[in-house]
Amino acid sequence: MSSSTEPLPKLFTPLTAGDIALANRIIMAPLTRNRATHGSDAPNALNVEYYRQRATAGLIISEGTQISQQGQGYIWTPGIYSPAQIEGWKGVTEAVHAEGGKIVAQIWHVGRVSHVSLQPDNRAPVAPSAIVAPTKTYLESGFTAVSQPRELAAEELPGIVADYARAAENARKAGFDGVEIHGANGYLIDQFLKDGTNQREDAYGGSIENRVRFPLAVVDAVANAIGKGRVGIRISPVSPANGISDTDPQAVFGHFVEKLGRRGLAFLHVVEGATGGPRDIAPFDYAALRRAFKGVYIANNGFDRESAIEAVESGRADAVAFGKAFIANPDLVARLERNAPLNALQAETLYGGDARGYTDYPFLTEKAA
Ligand code: 8OZ
Repeated sequence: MSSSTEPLPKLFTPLTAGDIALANRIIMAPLTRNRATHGSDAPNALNVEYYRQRATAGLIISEGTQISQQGQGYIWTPGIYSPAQIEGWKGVTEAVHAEGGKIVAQIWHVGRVSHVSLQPDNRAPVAPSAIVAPTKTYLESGFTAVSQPRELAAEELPGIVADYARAAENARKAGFDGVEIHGANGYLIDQFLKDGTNQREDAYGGSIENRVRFPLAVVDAVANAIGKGRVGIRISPVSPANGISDTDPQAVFGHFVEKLGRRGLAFLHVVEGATGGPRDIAPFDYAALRRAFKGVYIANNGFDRESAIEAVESGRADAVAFGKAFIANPDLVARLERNAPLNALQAETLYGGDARGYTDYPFLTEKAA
């Protein structure tokens, strides 16, 4: 903790996000690790231990968890649609709650970022438009080009909206405090929002009003299912993740976030800049989103201790999410409080594998001992 002569930076103080009370404003970002049980995609004892270790975060946002088999884009990512998956997640949420932490499930449909080998009956992945993503997925055999998607029929969309709502209900059954809708990084919701991937000529494409129609239907169905105070959403307005682009992100996200603001959600989580890359990849006025949303604003991407303290102190953000730092430092909150050194990230163990590079990063006390 800070010495008694200095005031405690606001970053380390409690925050209420909708119906969820957080002990501090340091958020664990959603992080894909590909370590669910092979075959069932259910969380297991190793995953329980990983999340338990990180429970001092003000809020843990789970790794992306697919709402259906169609929504899966990578091997061994966890799901939240089968009884075994719900049961597996129960172990995770109980462990986090026993440590005094809070955790929401990131609910995820990848859209076009998938491979036929992961899809029901080896069918094509689905997308707003049949445009292949210039990106790779991760399969048992390693990194592989994604498959050509097919265009979704408008008649299929209510079924996908229902899958999101059911996933949110399942998350609550599994003991999660709420959900974060994955609207970022070039996956299905982002594909509808941005004109590089949405070239539809029906009510779900073309104008900005049309492109937000499916994303808002998802938000409304999820909020209706579990209550708006337990629903957040993550967006990445200018990130080129998974080969996505838009000709006027400020206009699209200004409009979308204004609509979200009227819905009284628990939080808005914004990847500022390129996901995991430069923050200044494109000019963008994030303060305009914050004003439009009005509720809790979680900033993410490339923060360190100093910039996170500054962001919350200045009021630019209510909380800051850390990704890589939380992978390598289970006790990140204690380290930031004490201004202690951080463990380095091992990039080779990010996706798939066992406890190595997952649950064996040392805590401060172990290092000192
Ligand atoms: C890295 C590897 C696979 C998926 C995202 C869910 O970017 C992901 C992801 C990240 O949001």
